[in-house]
Amino acid sequence: MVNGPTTPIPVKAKPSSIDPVIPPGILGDPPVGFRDILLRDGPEGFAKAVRTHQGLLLMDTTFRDAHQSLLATRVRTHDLKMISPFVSHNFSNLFSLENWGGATFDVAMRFLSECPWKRLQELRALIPNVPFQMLLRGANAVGYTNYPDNAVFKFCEVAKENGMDIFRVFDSLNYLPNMLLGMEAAGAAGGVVEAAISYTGDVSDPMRQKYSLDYYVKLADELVKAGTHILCIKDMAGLLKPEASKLLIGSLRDRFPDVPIHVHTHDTAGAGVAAMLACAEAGADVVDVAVDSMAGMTSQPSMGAIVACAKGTKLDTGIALEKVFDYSEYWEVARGLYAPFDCTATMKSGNADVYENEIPGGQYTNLHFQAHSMGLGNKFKEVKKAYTEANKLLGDLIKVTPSSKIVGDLAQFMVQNNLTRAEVEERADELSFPLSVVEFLQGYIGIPHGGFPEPFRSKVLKSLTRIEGRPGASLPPMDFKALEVGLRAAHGDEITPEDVMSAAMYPKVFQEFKEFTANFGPVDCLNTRLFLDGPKIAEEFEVELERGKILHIKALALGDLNKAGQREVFFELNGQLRSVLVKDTV
Ligand code: 3PY
Ligand code: ZN
Repeated sequence: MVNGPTTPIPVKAKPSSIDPVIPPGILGDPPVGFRDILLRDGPEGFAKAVRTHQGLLLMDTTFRDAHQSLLATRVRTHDLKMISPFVSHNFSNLFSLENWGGATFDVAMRFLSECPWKRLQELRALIPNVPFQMLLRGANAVGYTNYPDNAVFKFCEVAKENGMDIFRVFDSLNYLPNMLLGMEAAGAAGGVVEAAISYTGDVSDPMRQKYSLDYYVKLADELVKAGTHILCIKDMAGLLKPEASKLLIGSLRDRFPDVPIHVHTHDTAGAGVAAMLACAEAGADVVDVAVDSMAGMTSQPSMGAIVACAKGTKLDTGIALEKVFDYSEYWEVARGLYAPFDCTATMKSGNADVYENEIPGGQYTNLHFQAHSMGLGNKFKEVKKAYTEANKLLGDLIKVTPSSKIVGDLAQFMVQNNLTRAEVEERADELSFPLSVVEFLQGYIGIPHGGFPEPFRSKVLKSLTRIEGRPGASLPPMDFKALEVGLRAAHGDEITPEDVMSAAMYPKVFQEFKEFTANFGPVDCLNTRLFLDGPKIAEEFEVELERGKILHIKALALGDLNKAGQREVFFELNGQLRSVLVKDTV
């Protein structure tokens, strides 16, 4: 009520006051789905069932990548839970629902003040029949840097125990040793291993041969040899054009007739539906979509469009279009609640210039936010140009979290200091580069395809250490017992194995999350409008802390600013008058 939500966009949009409505169609037990096959036949049997399935299968990214790309990852468990029974009953023939991992893990604690593990548990209870899929950043797990090996293994084990099924494992440089580590961890946990090759460049362009068809096929050979259950092409920037799709997926299909192929893309240029249909025609078993109202632009291509295009053909998805419309309407209204984070506040369309700058979907939106908040709203083209130049300086990298952030940091450094690529190259030994760039050159996230750029690297690093081989291999194992003891001392005895993993991944974020919750209680119980905007004066509402334990709250008044820069907020709690002083930071 006093400060409103903290938002990355420079536009003060309020959450919509229209509440989403759950569509009908949730009677009885949910139908049998692919998860039932997975539980019965294990990962190998599941992969076989996927491969022999007639028609095109879909993964729905609405619960993860779609809002990571469009709404700064801010969708709360509350709104996911509301629609979960509908998904379970009406989309039981999905290959999977992507609902975890990527940026959702830290954003849940950092900005939503909710526990990512509780989200997983609650969604699992509501959707027993559709496999859950997560994005695992290989040796970086759900973080931005390499973790010790035992942390990645333990993370996967706890995720599997909490209901995760399919682990899409990638590495931001396609660095095989990092990928193998993530695959081993997911496999050891009993998960379905989906090794993902991050796609960049254009295999149909003979002028762009650093990432050629041969490069991708050789990498796929290694991943299949390592026993991946499913092979994924992860086109995080949406660069796969239909022609390239035919070439790449066609080659992989011929080479690995028995391995299911899954394709991920973003719709930044607007060619996502065409590309995914071309992939399916060329032999992909599964493609990624988001529900229509959460699709397009930097998100995934539209579920409704693909379902409709495939209907009646050999690619028929078996999904009822009517149900997609209902699902889409829920999200269209729910999306309104997140107006303070919606990229459409400033971004009106995607842009085919992504084929040149190759910026991943989520980062494209973030950079757009950043450009606008730095007053460079009319210079986004320059920011993207700097990104392209920074990428060339670093040797033309695969760009996805965290390598994409390194390229973005260098681009921002160039814009802020008004430096061209030639100037950076020339003055590399005297400039003070962002830490992420220096650490990348030291080898902290692995070795890029084709090696590090020289003489740039030597000029920047001078005598700084260089890590040889896989970075995680030289990190000492994490001591979980000691971590747990420390957490219990700080936060009490209710620390769970899941909390230990949260702290292992994000020590400071976890600590702040626990402190926030200790001060303010379980804010995940509030609906999203109340959470983001607070109640209106005289509004009465109920908060269910747990089943049957309900608080009745009525907002009464907001006081004037006092000398200490605070406002007194008056309210009734279960009929008793209360007030609290809140610092006004606006
Ligand atoms: C992530 O790592 O969060 C991604 O979405 C990469 O594409
Ligand atoms: Zn993505």
